[in-house]
Amino acid sequence: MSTAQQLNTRFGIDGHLSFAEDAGGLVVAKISNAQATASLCMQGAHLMTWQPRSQPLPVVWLSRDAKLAAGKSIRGGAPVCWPWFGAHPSEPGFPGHGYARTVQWRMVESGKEPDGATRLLLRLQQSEKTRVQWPHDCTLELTVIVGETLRMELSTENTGAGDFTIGEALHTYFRIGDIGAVRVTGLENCDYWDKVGGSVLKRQSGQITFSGETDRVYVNTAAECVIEDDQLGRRIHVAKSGSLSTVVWTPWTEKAAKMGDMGQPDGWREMVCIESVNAMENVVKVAAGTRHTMIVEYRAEPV
Ligand code: TA6
Repeated sequence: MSTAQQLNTRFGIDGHLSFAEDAGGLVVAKISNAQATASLCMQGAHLMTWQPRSQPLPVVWLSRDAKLAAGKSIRGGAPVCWPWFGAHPSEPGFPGHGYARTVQWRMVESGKEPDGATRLLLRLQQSEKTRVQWPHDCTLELTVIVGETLRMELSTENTGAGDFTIGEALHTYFRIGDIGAVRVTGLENCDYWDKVGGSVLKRQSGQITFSGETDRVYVNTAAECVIEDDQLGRRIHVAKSGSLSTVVWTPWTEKAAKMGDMGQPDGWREMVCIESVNAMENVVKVAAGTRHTMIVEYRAEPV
């Protein structure tokens, strides 16, 4: 793992990109440009915060109870779930949502975009440790472009001789005024697996509102979603490509209390997850020698 000093020397950009070690011993990249500020933990290539300068509040939510510790997932931000989504299909002892978010990634490139946005390219290299859970030759890269919009590109390259199938997600937590007052549009008439109390296939009727634990995997949809937030006077656009599933999740009171890191007592009310995913019937076969890329682009606008 490179130290913050080594990363600053190789990839730092004066006034725009710097690296520092957090109290938990993890290295965090701080991004600040004319358009936005953001932070990203090198463990998991985990974007933790993003706030366009036009927005009085962050657009990507981070729990006030989020803990940065080696090998532990961080509550909030945009966790990279890979190479499976949810529980491993056959190994209950493997970590939920895969291992990518809890292992160290390496910086590959950094730069300024022509419009002034800041670009980072990170790579997860397979290791003996990861091969135990994923015995395939491959590389996983994440490109993050921080500006008035936030763009993330998660790219899987199959460098081996055999095909493999992945599940994946950018499991992003968005900051809202109150979960009971927002609406999510874009998934009308889509089929979804309702994961609350089992896994039942249903069809979405109208826009999505929230009055309890909600954990839905919408399938066969490339639709852009919009979070309509009258309380904060903004709408957040969640656009994607290379993804055919969208997960909508709020833990609600009981599950949030059990999780213990959602920002007690009611931090969970200020976030909703709209996750760009490939899961269930939308898992992706990556043929030998090919690359699959999932892209998201977020932007906030006043209503
Ligand atoms: O994406 C929704 C979900 O699968 C929920 O079922 C809940 O488990 C959430 O992810 C958080 O998972 P995590 O492993 O980050 O606690």
